[in-house]
Amino acid sequence: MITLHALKFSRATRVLWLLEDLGQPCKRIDYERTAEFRAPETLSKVHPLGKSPVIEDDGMMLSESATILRYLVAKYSDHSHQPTHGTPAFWRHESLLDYVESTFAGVAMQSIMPAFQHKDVPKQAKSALDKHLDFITAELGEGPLLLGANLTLADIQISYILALLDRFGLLSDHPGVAAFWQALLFQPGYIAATKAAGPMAPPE
Ligand SMILES: N[C@@H](CCC(=O)N[C@@H](CS)C(=O)NCC(=O)O)C(=O)O
Repeated sequence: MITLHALKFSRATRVLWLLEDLGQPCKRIDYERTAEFRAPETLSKVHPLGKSPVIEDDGMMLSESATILRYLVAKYSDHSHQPTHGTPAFWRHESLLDYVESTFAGVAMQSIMPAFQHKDVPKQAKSALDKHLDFITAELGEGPLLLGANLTLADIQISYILALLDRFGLLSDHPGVAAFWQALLFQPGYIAATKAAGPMAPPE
């Protein structure tokens, strides 16, 4: 069985969500946040970077949530969370899946961090964020999810960042993305994962 090292209020929910969708149980090891909202030292003993999520499977240790999501669909031969391999839709999905951590997360965090610290969000950070939220709105098209009605890995991947943006009121100028976030809240895997491990965003 897969072991999931799950930091509270973290990207680990993405992995739990997919495992719920796939009907695969896991051994979840929870890590509480420190007073500074960082990962505890014990997580550094699991993986040198001390970040979550990390999974262990058959002696293999894997980090990076996008890689873990890809690993799980390959391991369990799941075809429901990705478009058909090799099609333009498949590559668009790959691009969106990588976009979340490679490009979007860093920009979003520049607005989320000051909001979390009860500081004003710098104008430059907010306008960079707005540009990305406009991009996501355009990608959504008719929605309700990134690739239409079928939930994909890219939706699961982006959920964590949207949870934080919503928590700090940063989606209010972007009704299309806010509606997308609302649609994610009704996904059975999201409901099961957050019921089991708690919310992705920290409480007020
Ligand atoms: N790109 C990585 C990011 C991992 C990451 O930064 N995780 C956060 C939790 S959401 C973490 O472990 N933070 C704790 C810390 O840095 O102290 C992924 O997608 O898995």
